[in-house]
Amino acid sequence: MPENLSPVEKIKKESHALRGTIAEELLNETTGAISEDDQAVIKFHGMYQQDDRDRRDERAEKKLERLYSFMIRLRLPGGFLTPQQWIATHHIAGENSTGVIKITTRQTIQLHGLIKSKIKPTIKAFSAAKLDSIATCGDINRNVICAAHPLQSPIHANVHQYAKKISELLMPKTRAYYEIWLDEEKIADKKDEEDPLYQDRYLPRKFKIAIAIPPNNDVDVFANDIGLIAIIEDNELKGFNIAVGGGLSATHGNPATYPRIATVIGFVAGEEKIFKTVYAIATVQRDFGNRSDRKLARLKYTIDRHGIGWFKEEVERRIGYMLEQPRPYSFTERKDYYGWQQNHDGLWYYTPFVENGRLLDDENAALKTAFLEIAKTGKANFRFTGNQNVIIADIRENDKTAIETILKKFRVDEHTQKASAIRKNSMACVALNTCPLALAEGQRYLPSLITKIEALVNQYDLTKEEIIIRMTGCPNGCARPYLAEIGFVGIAYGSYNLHLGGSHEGTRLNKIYKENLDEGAILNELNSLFLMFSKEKNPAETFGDFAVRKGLVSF
Ligand code: SRM
Ligand code: SF4
Repeated sequence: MPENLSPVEKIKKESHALRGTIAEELLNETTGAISEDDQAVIKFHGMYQQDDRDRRDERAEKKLERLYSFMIRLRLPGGFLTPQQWIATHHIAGENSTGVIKITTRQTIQLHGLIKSKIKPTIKAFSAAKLDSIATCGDINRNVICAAHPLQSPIHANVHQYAKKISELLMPKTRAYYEIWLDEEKIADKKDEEDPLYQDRYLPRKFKIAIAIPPNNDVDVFANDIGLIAIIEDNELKGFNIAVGGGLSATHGNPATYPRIATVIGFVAGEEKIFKTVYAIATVQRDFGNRSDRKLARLKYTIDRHGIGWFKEEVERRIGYMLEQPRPYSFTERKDYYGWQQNHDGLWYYTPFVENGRLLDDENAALKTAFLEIAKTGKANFRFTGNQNVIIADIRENDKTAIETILKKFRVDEHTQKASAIRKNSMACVALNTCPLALAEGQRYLPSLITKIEALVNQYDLTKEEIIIRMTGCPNGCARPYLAEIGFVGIAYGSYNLHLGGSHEGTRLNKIYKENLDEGAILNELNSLFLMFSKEKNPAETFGDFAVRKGLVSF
């Protein structure tokens, strides 16, 4: 192995098809942690080792090791749970984790705070509910996300199938997950788990795929390594435009890193060709991605290093045909449809507001209890969105009143109606206290900042404006702040860079407007900006477009 490969490359290669020494580490009761190498391997099984950062000092003073626990992330292509799976998840969360069900920005859920001895029971319980966490983290294809709302098209279900099938196409072949967590017998013939796609080195870095159905870009399709844009003509799915090389992370002080939106390289029709193209793109990244510097390993850098023309040709060479010219499409929105909606089949959908995806019972509403009660009726499915929400879905006309009664009883309806437009369009990443990379607060802080921003919005009569605000506790971009109209990116505790100028539809990245702002400075800036916006905006002009027209940030 060449010397300059990153240490993670060696760990993957020597992991015995992602087994590492996890099984042995689980038995080690002297520590709540696992070895460093296994921390890299366990990611491929959908888990991260974390510790409670709020308690680091207190533990250090007492000379105790950090308070270690694990976060687990489910694989839910297209973000779908049956009522039975919801009930199971509710109980697993309560028994094994902090109890909070966290809906992520990629249409799935995470549970935090699992102590080492609880991991196996958790995975077994999920497995009994036909759920798993395989490949939701690590250098591999992650949860494939898909436009959430069945209202978007009468052929939504058809498009959704692609998310499921692509997820299966790009699954690793190793049986390690089943052996370690589900006590499957050790595989005798290594040939059975030969993996032509991932081999023994997997991808150089994480790999993400999203499917959008225009005109709604609710999945932020351009933030993905592969973005598939459904082309629907005459009520028929004709195929997909293929966009490549999206990715949002940047590292403070490292100019070689940058957010990039995906480039549309062509159109593909027909299931077989679509899968072949997606697979080939993953193999080009496998073979040409940077395996020395993980900061420069995502597909966006591979493409920019070699050129988009080269990349397209290399993909075409591998698939054996030319991609067609991209077909016309138009994104006009990027949102969840809150409240009740009915689809073309007469089925009903209710989207409650779940602030930053944190599902729990609090003084505003008993969301978690309400959803359990709804699941117990067996009359609704659960569909997650890429905006950290869940849709209570597929409800028949006759069952609507029963669901409505539960939503009212637990104040979910009131909570959703009361939330302002600006709050409903806001999103923050997890950040503290679990994320080891957080430099500043995310989901624990944004709600209170939004309350202060609401006061400004009211003052300038902008309450109907659906300005997209997003915050992250570091520049990795987990709540996609670089695609927000107002983005806050944490740089130190209590301090954020303010980004402006992202388009409302998620087709244009924003730029840094001011750096290193504390809360007072943020509110001062927004006060001036909202005053200007209220006086000088054109009719129907969005805040992001206004910021660009006024030259607040330059491109
Ligand atoms: Fe993320 C790492 C949380 C979506 C870019 N992300 C992390 C970790 C696992 C921290 C770590 O490596 O130890 C965070 C765990 C926090 C915690 O305690 O739960 C974390 N990311 C999240 C979630 C839960 C944010 C949320 O509040 O919803 C999202 C889970 C999505 C999922 O279900 O799979 C999440 N992360 C994203 C997105 C948005 C997206 O994919 O649409 C991005 C930006 C898009 C992209 O990938 O370019 C994103 N996360 C990152 C990065 C930077 C990757 C890079 O290219 O450098 C890291 C750090 C890393 O990988 O080294 C990261
Ligand atoms: Fe953690 Fe940074 Fe991602 Fe927020 S953006 S969850 S702080 S890695």
